[in-house]
Amino acid sequence: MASWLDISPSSHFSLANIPFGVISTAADATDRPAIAIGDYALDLRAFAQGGGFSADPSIEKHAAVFSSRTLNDLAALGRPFHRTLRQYLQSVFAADTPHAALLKDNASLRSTALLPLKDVTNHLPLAIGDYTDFYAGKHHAFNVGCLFRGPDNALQPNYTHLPVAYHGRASSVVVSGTPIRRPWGQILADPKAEPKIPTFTPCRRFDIELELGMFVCGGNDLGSPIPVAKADDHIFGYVLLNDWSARDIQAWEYVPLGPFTSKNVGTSISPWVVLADAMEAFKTQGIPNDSDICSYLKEPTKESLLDIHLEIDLITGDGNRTTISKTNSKNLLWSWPQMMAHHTITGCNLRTGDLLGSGTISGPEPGTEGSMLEQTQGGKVIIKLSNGEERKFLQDGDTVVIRGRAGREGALVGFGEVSGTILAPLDLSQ
Ligand SMILES: *[C@@H]1O[C@H](CO)[C@@H](O)[C@H](O)[C@H]1NC(C)=O
Ligand SMILES: *[C@@H]1O[C@H](CO)[C@@H](O)[C@H](O)[C@H]1NC(C)=O
Ligand SMILES: *[C@@H]1O[C@H](CO)[C@@H](O)[C@H](O)[C@H]1NC(C)=O
Ligand SMILES: CC(=O)N[C@H]1CO[C@H](CO)[C@@H](O)[C@@H]1O
Repeated sequence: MASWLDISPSSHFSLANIPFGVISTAADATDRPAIAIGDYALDLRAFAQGGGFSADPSIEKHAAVFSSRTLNDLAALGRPFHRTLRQYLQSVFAADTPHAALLKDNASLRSTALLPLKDVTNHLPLAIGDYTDFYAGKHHAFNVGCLFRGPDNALQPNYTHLPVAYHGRASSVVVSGTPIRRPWGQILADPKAEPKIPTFTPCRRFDIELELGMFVCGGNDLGSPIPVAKADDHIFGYVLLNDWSARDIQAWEYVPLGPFTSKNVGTSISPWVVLADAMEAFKTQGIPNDSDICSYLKEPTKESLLDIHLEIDLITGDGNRTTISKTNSKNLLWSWPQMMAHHTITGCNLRTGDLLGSGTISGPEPGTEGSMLEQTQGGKVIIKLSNGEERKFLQDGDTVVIRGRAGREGALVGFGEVSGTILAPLDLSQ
């Protein structure tokens, strides 16, 4: 697909993508929807007000959603609408566009609606009502299980029968670029010492979790589960997600009710939501599941995972960058439809704007881990950085950047990146 707009072949935001986000600018501080295309954002409010959707009445009649502060209203219109909208915007930017008068040949609208990405500020794309974090990365679950229980008992008997998850915290989900402050908490300085008395201290094992996030569109009524075969209709799109984790705090607090303050410190997501439709071409098989799973989790297709190349960079305070991991989002045992079918099997209602996390994505080989806990084998092995520094866990001033892309040069369906810099802890010692 060629465009009249100059789009670099290495751009994550090719014509094959058309991801949606929320922006503001120095000239106009009001949050508003946009798409990313090449090195530009198309301000959808300005585009709609300039008559950009006049060639399709089925979109034009919903133009009010392009003046919302979030993408929730747009997401709530459902997947058939998202499909029409994406195809329309692709046709507006196509080299042989039938709508040249709308944007390509309208210098005045181009100057107000087509904004260099470097000049826009991104915001959280949706207002997030609820956030649920799954644990579908089988290699991650196995690696972490080995550290705590040894390889023979690494996976719990329930692991291959249900997508394990906990209800997370929506209020501390932040957009890429937001700094993350090292938390304080209770830790057992020496886990082997008796009696077990915790110390109150800044986290010493602050870590990342490379995940994919999924935004729900069009929820279900309380009491009406979403069938696994219909769950795809409830996927608005995907983002990269870094679920920051305080490992030492988690170890002391998480039995029996699961992680709490070790995880509520913050969750970072990439700003551009890649629509479910843009990912249709990249569906593939995940990790085979040898267990005979319950009928409500059985899918009509095995090609239900996503083939997205993922990378983690660690940038030290002096600006030196090291890629510490490369993996792929097909390293999951459970698909999004299975996660949604399980989440709602009790009748629990998902709502437009809810965020689901996949769980940490790790491959089976060294160098494909989605967390430092795994890569350092619980802090025993050192990660060497390209400037000679060493890490077991994150230091203050470190920046973590996660990138993700599907497809090939010239037609990349990319996620851009999610980044966050670790700030020194507050002084809570008094
Ligand atoms: C060009 O865009 C402006 C808004 O910037 C709009 O008022 C005008 O009608 C457009 N021209 C055409 C030919 O569509
Ligand atoms: C999974 O099974 C293990 C062992 O039987 C049990 O300890 C654990 O609580 C179960 N976990 C969940 C999430 O049900
Ligand atoms: C990192 O530091 C090393 C050693 O000083 C240098 O060779 C390398 O080019 C640096 N890389 C980056 C990306 O800054
Ligand atoms: C035997 C069996 O039911 N295996 C299932 C395991 O889970 C995958 C999806 O993750 C299903 O496709 C298999 O049918």
